[in-house]
Amino acid sequence: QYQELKPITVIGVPLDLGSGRRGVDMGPSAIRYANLHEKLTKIGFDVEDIGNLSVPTLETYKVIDPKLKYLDEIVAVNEKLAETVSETVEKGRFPLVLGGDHSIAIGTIAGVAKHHRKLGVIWFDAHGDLNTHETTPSGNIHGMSLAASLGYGHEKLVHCGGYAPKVGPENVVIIGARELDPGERKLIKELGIRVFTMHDIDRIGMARVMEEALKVVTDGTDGVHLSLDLDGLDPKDCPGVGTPVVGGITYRESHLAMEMLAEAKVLTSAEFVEVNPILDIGNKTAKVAVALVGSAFGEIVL
Ligand code: B3U
Ligand code: MN
Ligand code: MN
Repeated sequence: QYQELKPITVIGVPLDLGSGRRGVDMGPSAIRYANLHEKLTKIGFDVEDIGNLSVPTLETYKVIDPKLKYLDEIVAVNEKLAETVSETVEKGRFPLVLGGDHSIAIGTIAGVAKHHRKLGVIWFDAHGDLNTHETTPSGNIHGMSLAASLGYGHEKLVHCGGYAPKVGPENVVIIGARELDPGERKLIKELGIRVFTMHDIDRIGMARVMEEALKVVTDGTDGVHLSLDLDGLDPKDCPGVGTPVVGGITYRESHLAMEMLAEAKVLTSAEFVEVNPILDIGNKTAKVAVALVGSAFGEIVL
């Protein structure tokens, strides 16, 4: 019944410069190896895979600013990604981006948001990714990508794609948060961003969380982007992530979230990030990513 959804273009971004640990550069391969293409084809989609963007190798570069590690290299990749995603949308296709670390959301969202009057964003993550170079505890840019998309942080990140901001705080929702830094909490309060922490999921259940989240991202918007960090799930289900945080969203809860998203028929772009095969057990995390893609694109049991 989701045939009316657009044909899909898969774009791999094997970038690991934005995270503190190596290995997420192999994420796109791991997700493809877990049969992403077959999954989407079986559901009935027209799928094209345009391969990976070329990204710089960490060993080739030096950290210049420890509060913004590999800034220029990350900006260059994101500018290229923004162009690629934008061209995909122009062709009438659905961009499905495979990470790579979560700094690539800056480019994906930059490529998508200019085609929308107002874009809703679902940020599925253990973290807020709402740091700036002034608040970051690590200097890792994957912890700054949502802030940058909202217009906060270093101007090179904020102005990716040549415009800013990409999204308004009233249409952003974070689901699964359980590790927020002081600067992130401050920004959440200042901007009034809706955050469904693990506390909220435990208390009211994923079904109600998704009902509320869908209201936020569809309120006055003409598109919804899903930015799914696999570390939003519990490390028992997704051990292959760079920064696992205990007490996460279960496999079932995350499927329900994706199924409700598919039912709502609002999704216009998506990315699945932070799969780290080096830390994984038997490609488990990539397999979960593909299963979640299936649910997000309308796969149902009966
Ligand atoms: N908030 C911390 C840790 C972190 C953010 N995103 C991930 N880890 N994956 C930071 O470094 O900004
Ligand atoms: Mn993240
Ligand atoms: Mn995270």
